[in-house]
Amino acid sequence: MVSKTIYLAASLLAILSVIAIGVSTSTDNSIFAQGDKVQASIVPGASTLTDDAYSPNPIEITVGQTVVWTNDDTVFHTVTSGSLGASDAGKLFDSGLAGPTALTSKGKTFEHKFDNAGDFPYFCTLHPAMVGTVAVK
Ligand SMILES: [Cu+2]
Repeated sequence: MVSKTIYLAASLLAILSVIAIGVSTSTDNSIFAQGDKVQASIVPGASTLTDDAYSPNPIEITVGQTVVWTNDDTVFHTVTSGSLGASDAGKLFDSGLAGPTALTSKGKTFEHKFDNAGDFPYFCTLHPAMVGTVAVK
């Protein structure tokens, strides 16, 4: 009877460690996924800035990575692909002037995944002097 109890306890321990390994593995995976996101900032006072309004600039990433822009300013900004007046402005990505991705206030974020290599310029439609580039290798 005692040996049976020990056997049961050992089995239970074995099962629990398998579960623990499974949990830690999935945690590792989510950390790995976060590595594919690159943080960028719309800096405080960006309205009066130009190629230093977005930081870092350029944002250097590799194909398949996602850039997450955070509005660290207190003013409404956009992250809009292309350049002011270009026919393709906003076609690739655009945080927009309304909706859930609009960077209306401090702490709001917008993200875009880059699936192709190249240099991708972007700007703020509300303050077109604000310009940046995402360099994808
Ligand atoms: Cu702006």
